[in-house]
Amino acid sequence: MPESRSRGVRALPGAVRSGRERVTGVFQRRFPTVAVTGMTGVGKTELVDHLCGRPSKDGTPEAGSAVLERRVRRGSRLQGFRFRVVPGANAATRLGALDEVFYDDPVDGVLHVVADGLATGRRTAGTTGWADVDRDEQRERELEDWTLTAHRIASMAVRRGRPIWLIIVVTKVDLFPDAIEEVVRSYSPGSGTPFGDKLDELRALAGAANLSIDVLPACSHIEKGGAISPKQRDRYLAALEARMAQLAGHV
Ligand SMILES: Nc1nc2c(ncn2[C@@H]2O[C@H](COP(=O)(O)OP(=O)(O)O)[C@@H](O)[C@H]2O)c(=O)[nH]1
Ligand SMILES: [Mg+2]
Repeated sequence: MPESRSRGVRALPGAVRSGRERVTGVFQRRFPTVAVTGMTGVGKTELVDHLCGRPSKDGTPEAGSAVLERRVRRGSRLQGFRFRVVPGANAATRLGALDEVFYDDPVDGVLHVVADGLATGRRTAGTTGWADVDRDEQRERELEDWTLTAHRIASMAVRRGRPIWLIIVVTKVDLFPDAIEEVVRSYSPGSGTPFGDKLDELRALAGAANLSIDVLPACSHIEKGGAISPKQRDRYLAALEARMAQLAGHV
């Protein structure tokens, strides 16, 4: 740097200079890459659209990969974050995509999205209740999907030289507004549910120091006349973003 410029910088008032250093620090830091997993229809795409601050242009994957790359829009809280969404539909592509984000090019954190059996949940036309059999079936599928993903997270955490973080995102809470706490608890470590047991296993395998686990409610879509207001939805998303920023050290 030319002498005159470096002197110019030194001559800046302290507050400005430290602001400048802060900015430089942000640029030097490595921005996190986050895997987004969970079975089809659970709400991954819609969630990531919100976190990125823009809708996907029906995101086409990179050549030779099923993983959808999404980046956060400038100026948003998670600026610089990169999301890698693992598609859930096709079993074969899904396995390859899981390998890609957990082995080939490991991520810094994971959002595993669940919806308590409401992956494709819709109120059946002409009825007021849920098709309970379908919901239970979908809970089973969610659990199978989680088992598969949890194994990969465990081995990544073990191989990785630095800690990784996992957030279980319990989404579509607008569809069970009176049971949010209870459902969130059922997806938590130590809950004694099948999902919770797998989470405990995962933590034991990975080692608590290698893996942090959070469970947060979310909602990224508002159905007309639904139980969650847009303001409440935004609060859920803001809390999720704040936690992610904290886990990634971007506070
Ligand atoms: N009620 C409700 N529906 C949601 C929510 N998030 C996503 N959906 C809907 O669930 C369906 C599947 O969402 P999508 O993001 O495509 O799921 P993906 O297959 O995991 O990417 C879509 O019809 C979404 O509009 C939510 O928070 N609440
Ligand atoms: Mg999708």
